[in-house]
Amino acid sequence: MATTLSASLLCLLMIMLSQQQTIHDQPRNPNLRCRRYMLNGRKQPYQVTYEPLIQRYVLCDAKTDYGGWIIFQRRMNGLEDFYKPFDDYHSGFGVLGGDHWLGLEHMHKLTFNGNFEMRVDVFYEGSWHHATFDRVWIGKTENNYILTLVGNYRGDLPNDVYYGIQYSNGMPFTTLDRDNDWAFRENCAESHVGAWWYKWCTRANLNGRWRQSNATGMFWRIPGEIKYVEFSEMKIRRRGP
Ligand SMILES: [Ca+2]
Repeated sequence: MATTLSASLLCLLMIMLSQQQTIHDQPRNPNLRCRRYMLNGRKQPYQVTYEPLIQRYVLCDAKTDYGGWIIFQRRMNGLEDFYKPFDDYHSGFGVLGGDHWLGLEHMHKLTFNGNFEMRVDVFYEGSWHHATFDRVWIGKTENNYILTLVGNYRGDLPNDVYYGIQYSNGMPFTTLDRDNDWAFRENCAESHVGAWWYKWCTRANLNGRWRQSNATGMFWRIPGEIKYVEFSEMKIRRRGP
């Protein structure tokens, strides 16, 4: 009797566990392949992989902080022009091996399909710096892809509402042909020659002009200083299973 009972309990437990596995895997879409490169000891820091969820190839950072990052913005050689209209920022542009922008619609689809953290890596004045935010959402196209950053922060770039991308938290996306910023009689995308979640206008301009040390360049503001960035990568990674 006791044996039968414990055997059926074990059976029930196994069924529950297997169901839990299924429940776990489905909403958290198992299709995100970039995460498979985590902790794999890959020799190649970058991997190109197909993401069925957004039906396209993405560049995966398989090395930084154990890897698993889908890169959505990359400036490495200045070969791609980032002063583009809304449609381009919506769908994405550039080449995966070089400078590119994944596209706001893809970023929306990904971040609304799970719990994603966001990391920004920049290089200036001979050293690397980064900012990691616990959770990011990119809103719907109807609301012009509002940026939402929540939760804890890690990194060596100062994180405050006055600096970097935190300043843009809660703002819709502005491009040269779609002014969603708060600056009156000015389109911040035009004045900063970029496209961003501008407010009055910005404290970071990573889609600005390549290697320009002025308001139109790629910059990241820190207390008392503006750092002109020579390389940038913005990336997202699914948290949890
Ligand atoms: Ca404006």
